[in-house]
Order: sequence, then C-alpha cells, then structure tokens
Amino acid sequence: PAIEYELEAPVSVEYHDSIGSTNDRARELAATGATDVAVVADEQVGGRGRLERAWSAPSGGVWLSLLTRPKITPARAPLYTLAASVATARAAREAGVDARIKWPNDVVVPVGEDGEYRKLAGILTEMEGEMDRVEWIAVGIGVNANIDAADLPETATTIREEAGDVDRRRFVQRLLEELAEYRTDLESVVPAWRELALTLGQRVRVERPSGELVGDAVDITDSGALVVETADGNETVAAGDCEHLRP
Ligand code: BTX
Repeated sequence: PAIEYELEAPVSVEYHDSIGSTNDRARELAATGATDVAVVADEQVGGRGRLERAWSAPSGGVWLSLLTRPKITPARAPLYTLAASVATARAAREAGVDARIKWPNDVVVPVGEDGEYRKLAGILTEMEGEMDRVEWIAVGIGVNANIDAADLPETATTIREEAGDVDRRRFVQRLLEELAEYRTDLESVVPAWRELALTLGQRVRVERPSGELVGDAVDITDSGALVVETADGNETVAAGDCEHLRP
C-alpha cells in the first residue's frame, strides 16, 4: 500500500489504496453491526461533500471516516462535526499551517484580512437513528494533505502548499486520539472550537431552505448551532439548515 496505517489507534483501522467514498464504506460496515472502525484511503474516486456535492480526493490526501455508536441523542450529533474540525485544525496547525475553522464544517486558511479563505479540509457527518437515540455515526474527514493545489478546485489549498508534506500516518493517529478524547466529554469541544473559529465576529450571509439570513456571527450554542445577530434580534442556525455561509 501507498501508506501503512499500522498505528496505535484507539479504534481499528481499515486501509484502502483506492475506494469510492470512505463514508459509504463506513455505512456498509454500520449495516453489519460494526463499531469503532476508521476507514482510511489514499484516494477516493467518489468522494462526497454535503448536499450531494462532489469532493475531490486524489492520492496523497487524508480521507478518513470514523464509525462509532455513541450514546447520544441526534441533537448532539453536530458536536461530532465540531470535534472533527477542531482535531483537524489542531493537527494542521502542528504541521505549520495557519488553519482556522469556518462554521459548520470546513477547515480553512485565511487569505488577507477581509474574511477570504482557502479550504484545507471538510467534514461530512452522517448518522442513522431514532428521535431519542443515535444508532451509529460516521464522521468523514477529508484533508488536502500531500497534494498539489493545482490538482484541486481553485478555492482549495493543501498542507503541501502551505507548509510542506506531512507524515499521514501520524496525522491520522493524532486525529483519532483527539476524537477519542471528546467521546467522554463531547461538550468540551465548544470552547475549543471558539478559539479556532474564523466565523465568529464576522458579518455573514447564510443561505437556508427557509431563506437568507444576514447578520453578525456572534457565537455557537451548546449543540453547535450558529448564533447570528440580526436587525430583528438573534437567530440560531443549525448546521443541517446551512446551504452556504459567506463572509
Ligand atoms: P462541502 O459540501 O462543504 O464542500 C464541497 C465543495 O468544496 C465542492 O462543491 C467544491 O466546491 C469544493 N471542493 C471539492 N473538493 C475539494 C477539496 N478537495 N478541497 C477543497 N474544496 C473542495 C465538505 O463538503 C465535506 C467534505 C468531506 C469529505 C470527506 S473525505 C472522507 C469522507 N468520505 C467522503 O466521501 N466524504 C468525506
């Protein structure tokens, strides 16, 4: 294989040189009753983003999905997306990248002072369950690691571009260890997230199915929703309702 994932992880690791989508594989594993598995691939040929958008995932990236069965209600599931973005941003910062978090699911590198950024990583959290109970959750993390930015959409950047190549094995190990820590104290991710947030303090335009919202992003709630201060008062936006967030 292109990279060996024989690592000391808190979960078992299934490695693929090439796969459609690690999130699809995690779903398959979920259907067999599996849990605590990380699916990792060198390349994805059918990578998915949110809302049926495509995600480019050529060889050299960190394409990972973590399947777990936490004892939480679906309302708290978005905290897993925040946890994944905090873990990813911290790992990227340790690699020398000025990584920040754009709510709800992107790790970005700011360009200039006016809120512009390039996307370094994206998170796609999927789950199944009932009203009061999550059955399983698959946290998909896609990091543009050892890739030329020219091989990705124009709005993307990569760790190679920002700081030079990383040891992907160690990067994944780092991600899995930090995610395991949040499992025992999921809420502790909220203050960690605030520290790395690019979005807070910005004037934003949020596109939702129910219409557009313009205001100042002032905080996130205990369940990871964005609080936007508008002329008519504060409104909260759940991650699932956000189609686009622009500075
Ligand atoms: P998103 O819907 O927020 O972002 C998708 C958009 O980002 C695309 O429409 C495109 O404009 C842009 N884009 C596509 N590929 C890249 C890239 N490599 N870098 C930067 N920008 C890009 C974000 O969705 C969530 C992505 C999760 C990806 C992981 S990889 C492991 C797991 N498996 C899988 O299929 N998806 C997740």
